[in-house]
Amino acid sequence: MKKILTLCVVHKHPHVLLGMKKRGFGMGKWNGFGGKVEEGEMVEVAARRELLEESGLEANMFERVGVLDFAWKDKLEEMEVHVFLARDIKGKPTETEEMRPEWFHVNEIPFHTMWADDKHWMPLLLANKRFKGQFVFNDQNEILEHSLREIFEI
Ligand code: CJL
Repeated sequence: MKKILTLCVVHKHPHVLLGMKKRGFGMGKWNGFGGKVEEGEMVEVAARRELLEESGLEANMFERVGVLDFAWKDKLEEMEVHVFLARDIKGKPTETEEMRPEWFHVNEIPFHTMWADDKHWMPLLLANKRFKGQFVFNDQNEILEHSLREIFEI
């Protein structure tokens, strides 16, 4: 079964907003804000809902910039993560049960405390490029193989 997930990165140059995941999948990692797309829900609606639930933020400018496919060597689990970029946000980020938000300078993104794929695609996002990627992980969440390319339509 493939899970459809969203991930939203807030980019107000020269800073990006990340959240420390406080529980569940990815706990202890900095990441964008996101979660599961519900049955019959539009992906963008899910992305906006998860951004609001996890950070208290709403975005004026919101666009889908990437799609990432994840598979694991010894697991049947697969994920399709739709990556969104928010530039113009309303309000101030607030800590929730799920996430502790913090602004990072684009030159000080804590990649060593993030999912291993992020160091590959986040530079494309920060350069305002659109992208499509596939990553295969082992059960220690290390990348075994990957492909990533810029795309010109999404
Ligand atoms: C795991 C998957 C929410 C986005 C957020 C989980 C559901 C949090 N997300 C990044 C991922 C997955 C990922 C794959 C190897 N940056 N986000 N890599 N990388 N999702 O609860």
